Amino acid sequence: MTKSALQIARAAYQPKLPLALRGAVSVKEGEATQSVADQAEIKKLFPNTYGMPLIQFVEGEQKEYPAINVGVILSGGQAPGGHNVISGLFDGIKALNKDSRLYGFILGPGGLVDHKYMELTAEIVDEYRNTGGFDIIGSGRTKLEKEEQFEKGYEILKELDIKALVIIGGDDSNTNACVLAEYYAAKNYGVQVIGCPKTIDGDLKNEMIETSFGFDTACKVYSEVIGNIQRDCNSSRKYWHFIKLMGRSASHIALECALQTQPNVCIVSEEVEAKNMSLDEVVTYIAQAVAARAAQGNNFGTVLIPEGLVEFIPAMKKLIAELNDLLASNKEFAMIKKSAQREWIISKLSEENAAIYASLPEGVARQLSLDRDPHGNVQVSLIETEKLLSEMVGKKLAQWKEEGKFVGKFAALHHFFGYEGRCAAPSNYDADYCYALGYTASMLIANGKTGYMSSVRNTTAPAAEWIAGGVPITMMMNMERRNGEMKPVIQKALVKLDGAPFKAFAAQRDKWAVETSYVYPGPIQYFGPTEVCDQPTKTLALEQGK
Ligand code: FBP
Repeated sequence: MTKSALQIARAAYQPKLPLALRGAVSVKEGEATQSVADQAEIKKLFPNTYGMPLIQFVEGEQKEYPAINVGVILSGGQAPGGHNVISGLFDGIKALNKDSRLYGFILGPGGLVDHKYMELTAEIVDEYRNTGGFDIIGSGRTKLEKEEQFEKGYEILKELDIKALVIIGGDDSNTNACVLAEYYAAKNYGVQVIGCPKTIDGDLKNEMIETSFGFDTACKVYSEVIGNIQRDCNSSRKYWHFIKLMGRSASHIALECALQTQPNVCIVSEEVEAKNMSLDEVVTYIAQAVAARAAQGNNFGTVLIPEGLVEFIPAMKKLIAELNDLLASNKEFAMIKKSAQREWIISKLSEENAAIYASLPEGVARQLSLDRDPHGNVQVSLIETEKLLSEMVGKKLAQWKEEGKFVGKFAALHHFFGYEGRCAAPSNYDADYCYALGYTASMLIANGKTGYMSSVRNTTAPAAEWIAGGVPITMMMNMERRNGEMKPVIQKALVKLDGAPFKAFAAQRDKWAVETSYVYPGPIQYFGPTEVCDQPTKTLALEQGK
């Protein structure tokens, strides 16, 4: 296989470990824990894994460990650094006993259920060190939540003599890891289950999990490209760029990119929801920035839009819910000529929703009525929010022009950044963080733990000072309504409007809107001075008061 010069040089990079993990390790147990809410219900649902203590690894005495077979699964969307979690895990179990073995389940949790696996040998693992992607074993979105899946999984674990399973995933996959840990503990199957916090979205974090891996690299990649666009835009001075950024629900990615690049406008979904803003208010807010810049002769700018915005606009949420019901229960709709569908929908919707639907550009209205998932719901992620907003801003500006309130020109270009960053070569931060998460998982396994998530903290300090340990997954749980039923789940971390990152953004955004204060972060640097190569995200630095 042909390799790039960077790939070759990067293969030799040795990720840094916290000092405590560099030699023999012992366990320091903390206080017993409680779930973040709904303690009585969660305790009842997880009698074997509830209330366990926090764990920290400290330097210890050399010990003999038996060889162990471990399984690993990559679950959900790709995030830079997954291969380093696997190499950290591999090196960790081999350091405990050189006869330990690692098996990877193919294409996500489905591989466990369908018994598709491969042994990850040193030769294979070495090929993937410090590389992006999940292609070593692939990933998938099968949800591990049914007893028959747990039992099917156990069959292959037993066959391969696997005593511990590491699930690398987001909030839902780690919730499922916890349910699986509880199930295997209750059945006395002798299989430990450990989770690792992954997702570029950055929404799996709490007091003990500083960040999910991949967020750092993905945001740096998007910020590089946004910076490049801003420089282009400041050079030609004729376009407004509407840039949608991945992140299914939370706006962490958009906010981090805004902190890194200082665009003219960045919409934060959580704020839109908290202020109960209508679509028209969001559009007006952007149009005002365009008009203010035009008044100074600047007919260019950048607007960052989080992927999940539409679902956070209360009025749009109501419209989508009514559309889902209307179109699911109505056979007549399919018989109507395409050209008449829009009018038909308007005639059937409630007055309030009909008005919103009628105000939507043709293309978006069609997306809302046609593209549905297998459950009959609108696929919100397919809505081209960047086009929706720019079209509506254009309309508003045309109206303002007639009224003499807008004097400039408005030409928009559109972008969606997501896949460009999910498999990038991990930054030094993610390369080190992921390797440490994997290594920590091996230590949790060696110490007989189950139902824990691997945790590495204090990551804005040099790696030697990082704190490695484990957090009982039940500690992060609360009860939430999912598909009509109350379920124990890990709380999703949305952007906090009283948190330091949002406050830092809010304090500067009015200036960024009118002035041209762009920052051009440039590409991720893997070799060079530490202040260029090893910076954490601004989100993390601000959250930790740095
Ligand atoms: P995870 O939460 O599984 O890490 O996925 C994150 C993500 O990249 C979201 O930002 C995005 O909405 C989604 O995956 C897209 O996934 P897919 O490519 O499977 O449609």
